[in-house]
Parts: sequence; C-alpha cells; structure tokens
Amino acid sequence: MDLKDKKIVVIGMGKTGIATAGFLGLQGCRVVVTDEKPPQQWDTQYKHIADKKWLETGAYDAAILSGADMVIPSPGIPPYNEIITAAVRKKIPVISEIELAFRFLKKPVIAVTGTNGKTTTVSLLGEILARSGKRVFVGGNIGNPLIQYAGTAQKEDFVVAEISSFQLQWVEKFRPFVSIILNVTCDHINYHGSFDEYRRIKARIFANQNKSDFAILNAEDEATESMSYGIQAKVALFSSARQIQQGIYLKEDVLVFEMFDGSQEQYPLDMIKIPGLHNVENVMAAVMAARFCGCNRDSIIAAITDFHGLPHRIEFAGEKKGIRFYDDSKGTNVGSVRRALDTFPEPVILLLGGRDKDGDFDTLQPSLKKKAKKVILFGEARNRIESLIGEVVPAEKRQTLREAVESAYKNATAGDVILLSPGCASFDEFQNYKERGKFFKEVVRNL
Ligand code: UMA
Ligand code: ADP
Repeated sequence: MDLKDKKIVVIGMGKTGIATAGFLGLQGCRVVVTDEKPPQQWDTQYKHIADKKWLETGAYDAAILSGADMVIPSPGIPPYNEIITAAVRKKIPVISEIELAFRFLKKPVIAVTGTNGKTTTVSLLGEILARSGKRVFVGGNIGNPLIQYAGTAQKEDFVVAEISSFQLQWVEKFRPFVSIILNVTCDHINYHGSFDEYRRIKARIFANQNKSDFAILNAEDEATESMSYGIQAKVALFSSARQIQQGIYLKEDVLVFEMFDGSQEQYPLDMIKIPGLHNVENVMAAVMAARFCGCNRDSIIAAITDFHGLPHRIEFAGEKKGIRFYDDSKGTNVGSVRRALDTFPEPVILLLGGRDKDGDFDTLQPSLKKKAKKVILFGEARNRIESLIGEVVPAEKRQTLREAVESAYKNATAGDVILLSPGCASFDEFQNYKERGKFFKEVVRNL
C-alpha cells in the first residue's frame, strides 16, 4: 500500500487515532486529524505528534474531507457519524486501523472476536504460544493498537489480536491465519443499529480467509453456528455440550480434540483453573488455535494449568461471615451475566446496573429464577432493568454501587454469593470497568 504524499483523515484522537496518525506520518502522508472534543482533551500521547510537520488538525465536519484520499475512523466512531457517511457518499475509501495495520503486518495473525471472552482467550493464547517457545505480540482491542506493532521490526512469530466489531466495521482484506468467533449475543446495538447487523459485521473475521487458514466457531452458539456455511477456511468447531466430528468437545472430565488428519488428542479438564463452562469454551478455542500454530500438547497443558484468569472476570473478592463476594465488573452485557450466574451453584445475590446499552435484560429471567435469591439494581439503568426482569425474583433498587453492596450484605446469610456482574457499562459512576471493580473490592473490604 503506497501512502506517500496522500492526504489521510484520521477521526478520533484516542489511543488508536494517535498511533495511526504517527504511523501514517512515518509513511510520508499528510495527516489531518479531528475529534469531537477539543485538543486539550485528547489522549496525552498526542503530545508526541502535536508539532510534527506532516500533521494538521481539522474541523469535526465533512469539510475536512476536501482533497482526502482516505479516511481512518477510530473504532469508537459509529458508522452513522456524519464525516464517515459523507466520505462514503463521496466514494473516499474508509478503512479501519486494523485494516491499515494488516496491510503492513509480516507475521500470521490469530484473530479472536466474539461478544464475550476475547480478552481472556487472547491472553491465554499469548501464554500458550510463549510457553511453546514462539515469540508473540498480543494486541488489538485488548489495549495496544495493531498499527503500533506494524511500525516495529516485527521480530515475533505470531500476532494474537483481540478484534472488536467496531474494528471489523471497515475492513477489506483483513485476513487472519486463524480466526476465532467465541459467541455473538446482544451488545453494541446502539452502534451497529441492530443485532443482525452486529452479527453480520462480526462474520467479517472469516471473509477473506482461504483454505490454508483456519476458522474456529462455537457449535453451541445460536448466532455463530450458522456462520460456518460459506467459510473458505478449514472450519473447526468447539462444543461444551455434544460430540462433534471436526473440532473439540467436552466429554465428562476431558476435552477431546478430533483433528483434521483423523487423529484424536485429549486434554484433562482439571488443567483449567478459571471458573465456569464459558471458560472451558475459551480454553477449547485456544487449544485448537495453538495446535494450528504448531504448539505441542504438553506446553498447551502447562500454560493452561498456570493461567489463573484476569481481574474483574468472576474474580474472588473476599469472604465475610461465610458470604463470598465475586467481582465480574467486566460483565457489561446480558450474555456475560448469564454465564456468570451459571458458574455458581449457590444462591446468588446479584448486583446489576450502571449505564444501559439497551441490554436484553428480559432474557435473563430463566437464569435469575434458577440461581438468584435477590437482585439489587443500581445506577442509571435500574428502572429499565426492573421493568424488563419482571417479578421472577425479589428486586430492590439503590442509587449507587456502594449502597447496592451494603444492601446485598444486609440481605445475605452464610453460604450466599454476592456477585457484581452489572450487565451495563460503568460510565454513569466510574471512569471504566476497572475502576468499578476496584471500588467494589474496596467496599467489600470495608464492610
Ligand atoms: N470520538 C469522536 N467521535 C465519536 C466518538 C469518539 O471524536 O463519535 C473521539 C473521542 O473524543 C476520543 C476518541 O474518539 O478522543 C476515542 O477513540 P475510541 O473510542 O476509538 O478509543 P481508543 O482510545 O482509540 O480505543 C480503542 C478502543 N475503544 C473502543 O472501541 C471504544 C479500545 O477498546 C481499544 O483498547 C483501543 O482502541 C486499542 O485498540 C475499548 C473498548 O471499550 C477498551 N472496546 C469495546 C469493547 O471491548 O466492548 C469494543
Ligand atoms: P471480552 O474481551 O470479550 O469483553 P473478557 O474475557 O474480558 O471478554 O470477559 C468479559 C466478560 O465476559 C466477563 O464477565 C467474563 O466472565 C465473561 N466471559 C468470558 N468468557 C466468556 C464466554 N466465552 N462466554 C460468555 N461470557 C464470557
């Protein structure tokens, strides 16, 4: 891709936009950047490019497109943004940062998408590849843009990339060697417009693969299972519920991997230290991806055994008077709340709420009925959630997370689990899910 002397418009001056602008500057482009916020509020990294000769700032409207050869929106800019729609109308190419990065990547990409489990799976895959002696870069939606890596010497053997639906919105040639789609449940509807559109965009992860590549899908996920038709790559499925012919499945206390050459491999279930059947699914996907990258069984087992999960994903947060607390602050959609509830046999007091993302809380009713003793609703979304979950379990409303935790504790008896799995974004009360999880743990400590 020859970008020299091209005028490229970059929208959004967060992590992605700044890294993209920096990369383009080094390619000899004229880079024009814009953001809905004033420059004083741009990511602090902006100071590293602010006075470069190749950089200009422009207005946050379609006038910025005059003479532009290409537009690169940051992932957070929705497709209905007026600069993007104007660019599409004027037939100016719009590509995402991962597309740009892909054109410059020299190493095979293992791309992981799905509504839930991406960060856990890419982190685990990174550990497995490293344990198998491979050099690996782990990046993408997990926090470090791929474009940053594309500008380095690229000495690693593999790139493991967490890929969001936002990043897939504007891809053309992006072609992973191994792609994984863990699941697709309701999320980001306000960005994509509908569940069908969200699902359609997610499926782009396979679109450019060919028969030398691998596509890994969840056989038990309604929305992803049917995606396998039309995929050119070799398709391997994973199932936590039934035997399958090509792929991996859970059978009592082993994972059975039926490989493409007709041979079979087994992995002990007790190597998995992270909780819940959903994590067994993440592990199954990671095992197959690792095998396709040439990792051996012993290293895979060793890395999985040593992987104890990430903070804020059903993380044990303490015990008081026989009541156990779990921090699942990263559970920001209904699908993840459902899987968190499935993880516990005990009566659960669930803390649900925050800033709503149009979640389909009505679909939680069966799980609540089965597992929850009580639901404490908090934050901006509390009234809407109350109207959607109905009266399947006793519910109570509190304004803040602190009040919710205190009330849950008053209502609990020994043997109960108090679970923060909010099913919502955190931005009504906190900077992000990490801050919310830390705050939860602090309140628990001080009870
Ligand atoms: N902005 C606009 N107009 C808009 C929206 C945003 O100008 O309509 C501006 C903001 O003022 C801000 C900048 O865009 O200055 C932020 O851009 P961004 O939201 O794309 O954020 P980045 O800092 O570039 O971070 C992005 C991902 N953010 C989103 O997808 C929203 C990060 O994922 C990712 O880690 C990072 O790139 C590196 O790849 C975050 C995320 O929440 C963690 N992702 C979603 C998720 O996981 O559910 C998809
Ligand atoms: P993502 O990066 O896709 O947001 P994370 O690994 O950070 O995924 O986990 C986010 C939330 O989803 C957590 O609440 C976690 O417990 C839950 N989760 C993890 N894996 C799965 C899965 N395979 N299916 C459903 N929920 C999951």
